[in-house]
Amino acid sequence: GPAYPDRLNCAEQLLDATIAAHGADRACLTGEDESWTYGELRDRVDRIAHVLVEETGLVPGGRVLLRGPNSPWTAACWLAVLKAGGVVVTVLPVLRAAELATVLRSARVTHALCDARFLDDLATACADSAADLGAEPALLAYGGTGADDLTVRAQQHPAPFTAVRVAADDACMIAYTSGTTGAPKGCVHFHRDVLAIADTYSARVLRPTPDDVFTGSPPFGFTFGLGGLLVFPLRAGASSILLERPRPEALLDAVSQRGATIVFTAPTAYRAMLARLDGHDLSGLRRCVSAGEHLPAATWQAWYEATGVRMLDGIGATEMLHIFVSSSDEHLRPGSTGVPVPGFTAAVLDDEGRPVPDGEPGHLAIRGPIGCRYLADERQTVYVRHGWNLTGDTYVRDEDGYLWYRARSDDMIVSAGYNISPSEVEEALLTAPEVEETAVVGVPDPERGQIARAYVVLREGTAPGDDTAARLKEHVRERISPYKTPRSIEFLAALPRTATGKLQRFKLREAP
Ligand code: 3SK
Repeated sequence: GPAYPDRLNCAEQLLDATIAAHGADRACLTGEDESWTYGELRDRVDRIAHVLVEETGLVPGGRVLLRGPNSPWTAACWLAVLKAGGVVVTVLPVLRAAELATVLRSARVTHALCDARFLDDLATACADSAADLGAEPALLAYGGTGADDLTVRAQQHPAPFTAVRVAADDACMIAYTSGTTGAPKGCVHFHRDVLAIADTYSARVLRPTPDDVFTGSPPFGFTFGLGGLLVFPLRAGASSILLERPRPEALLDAVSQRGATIVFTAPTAYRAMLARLDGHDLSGLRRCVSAGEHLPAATWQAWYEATGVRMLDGIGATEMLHIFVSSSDEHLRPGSTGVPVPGFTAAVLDDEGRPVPDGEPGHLAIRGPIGCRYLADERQTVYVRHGWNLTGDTYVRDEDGYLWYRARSDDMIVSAGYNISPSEVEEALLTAPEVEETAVVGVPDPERGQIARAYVVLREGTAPGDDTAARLKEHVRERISPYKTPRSIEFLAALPRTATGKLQRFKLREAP
């Protein structure tokens, strides 16, 4: 992995070092109604850092919750906290008061910065957690019209602000997992970790140039978005279009009307864009990154045929900050997640931690410059074992070293002693023209232990019913071993997902 000096502030590296290399006048962040150069961003960051330190008493190591949509001001707050030596606790804007209070307590938050439009729930959460925290967190609103709005207060302070010289392995952020399997866990990351994701995945796989324009859907509160829409563009001297409502049409417009060249989003959004491509000129599009969920070969192929872009699939985790296995220009096989990102090592292990032979399924294990550090959570020893980070995914490595996703380890279906990989059945279903989305889960069965049940979202124009179900079963049976054919098929209008877009299989498993 990359080497860094002992003392370093990653916000200073992302801003001041980039400005030293590329100049202050280049385009940096574009929001809904404003566009800032690098110099303008630094100016705002430095003034906000002055407010935090001089007016509200933020000290190095102090935890600052940040709540807002992807916008230039939210980005400025994120950088200001880090530049002042604080630890930024990012959350998804959709969290409600009770969820926010849990985060405030677990991260021992002293300050909270919030887009003025999202204040209500956070004000309630701050008041509710005051007793446990010993004091109510200082709550500052930004982007509103109040006289004490952070943006107004910032104007009363001079730039520059000298970055607090923290250690490279001082914490700079706590990111929360989306909780697809249990209570969300706080993941602590260091200043050097933030640079390491840019200097491994971005520099070695994505390879952006200063002329690239990033865009995408994941919020900064999900590290997929923080890396792809803020850290990677800044480290490269490139620019980023930040979308507050990143619907498929907005992503397509960002490319066809606003010059975006790199898109970060999840497979579901690529499929939704495919259905709406008409009238959009995507010839400026250079790179498409898919993560957050497995990318089926059928989606990769359809996107390639429609746009000519060879999508890069990757798997990342909040625990590991960003993507650690990915396809690249040199290592791309549709349907495979690819190979370890340079700087990372991967293994496929059995339950006892021994490597399984190539071609057999096992637990994906990762080592590299970044690792999991839960904030006071006993699940640390489940994630990190024998020096490996165990991501909870079942993979097969082929003889050429490519990694093929099978399932979240908890989601593998065992039916009458046979292993059925949900993703393999989903891939087969997705090749049927009438299928828009699908999820296959194991449901209890008295005879077989479990049987595979498919939930299917149909494209417009196909009616649900027994005939369609029978046709889809036949479609699967013709493509993969018959024992993998789902025993039952249910139709839904949409699949249940978390706020970060991850499928909630447990909800489907628990459905009657
Ligand atoms: O959780 C994920 O799937 C993910 C993917 C890419 C980068 C970061 C994350 C957290």
